[in-house]
Amino acid sequence: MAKTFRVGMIGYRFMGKAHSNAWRQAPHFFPLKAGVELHTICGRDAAGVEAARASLGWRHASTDWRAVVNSPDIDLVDINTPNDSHAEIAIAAARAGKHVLCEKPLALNVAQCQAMLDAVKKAKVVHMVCHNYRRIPAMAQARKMIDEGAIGQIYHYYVRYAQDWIVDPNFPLVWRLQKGVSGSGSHGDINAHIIDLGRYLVGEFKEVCGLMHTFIKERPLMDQSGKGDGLGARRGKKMGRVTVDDASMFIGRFANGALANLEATRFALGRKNHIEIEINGSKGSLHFDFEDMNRLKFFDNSQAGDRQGFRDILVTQPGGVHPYFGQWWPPGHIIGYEHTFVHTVADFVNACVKGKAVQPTFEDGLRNQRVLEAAEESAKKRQWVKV
Ligand code: SOE
Repeated sequence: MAKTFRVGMIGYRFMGKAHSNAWRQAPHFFPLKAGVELHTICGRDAAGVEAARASLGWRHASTDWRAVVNSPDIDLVDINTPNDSHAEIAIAAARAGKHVLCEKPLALNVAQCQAMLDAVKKAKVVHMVCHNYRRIPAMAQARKMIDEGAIGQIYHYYVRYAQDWIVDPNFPLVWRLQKGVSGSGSHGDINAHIIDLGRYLVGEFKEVCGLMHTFIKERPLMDQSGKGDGLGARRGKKMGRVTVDDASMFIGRFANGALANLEATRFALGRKNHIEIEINGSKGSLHFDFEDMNRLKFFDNSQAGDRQGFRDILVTQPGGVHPYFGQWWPPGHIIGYEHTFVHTVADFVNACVKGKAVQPTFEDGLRNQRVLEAAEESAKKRQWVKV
């Protein structure tokens, strides 16, 4: 009989919800080579984690992550906590022989990422960072087209990841705005995603030149009543210092000679979760907008001059035509944000069955962090930095 992986999930708020949905859906839609059991969900607040257990479909709730990762009843650990606890939990899970899936950014800094990578390698467990946007069918399709040479040699990787959830100066000082907990602001939270896509679609970054800025330097501390959390947090009365960037931009060069232009901001009013990517090559271009995520635009320079223009590839063709889509609906019946996590979890489970690597691994997380740190150092020194 096929094995069943018993999942222990640490953290239960926004990402915990997205991952719970993925663990529930993956076995129903994907040909998994093992079963999945939503065994234990874990968090610090007993009442909160119990409510999450009941609504998200887990068997047990716990407030003790150490007990969860060391439990003989758990095979696989999924980390969705704030960034400052990723390293400690992942290293403990690896030492206990558990496969580890960890939210991005992998950790607070390069040293932590390296220690995590060393631990999972030593334990010979499967490890993956949840850069879910790689598993948008349109992104996997873009990668396939680039590999097949559809746009030729790449000249430009141009990306803007823009949100607006902290434009209000009264939005409270949540953990994502505290360097000690998050590592950085828009930089590690959302630049990390587009760095990952750059590494996936174009190649390794070679050198960068960055600019980081904090528009609102002080914010109200969070209301401690327990009502409202994360992106929907409520303000308290006292003020505190913002210790991370609100916006972070960098230009750079890839090792293959392509040029990079990345912008991450939480100060773009009207932009909720806008990820716009354009890749220009010697034979054509690709364009993607996350808010229209089932579509990939392709400019093919070999077309006759009078027919030229960007055309739309609706990445919803089943039957193995478009990556991942075959497991869902008939053509044109679009999918969304949550599906990217289902795809991630499905690939992770199948890799765990074989004991094989699945990208992005912790090694990818470490390489990503090197780019983040190089851009941060560059912004601080006001000069180019090698990755
Ligand atoms: C907040 O900026 C956030 O939830 C990120 O942390 C996620 O990684 C991204 O997918 C959506 O925005």
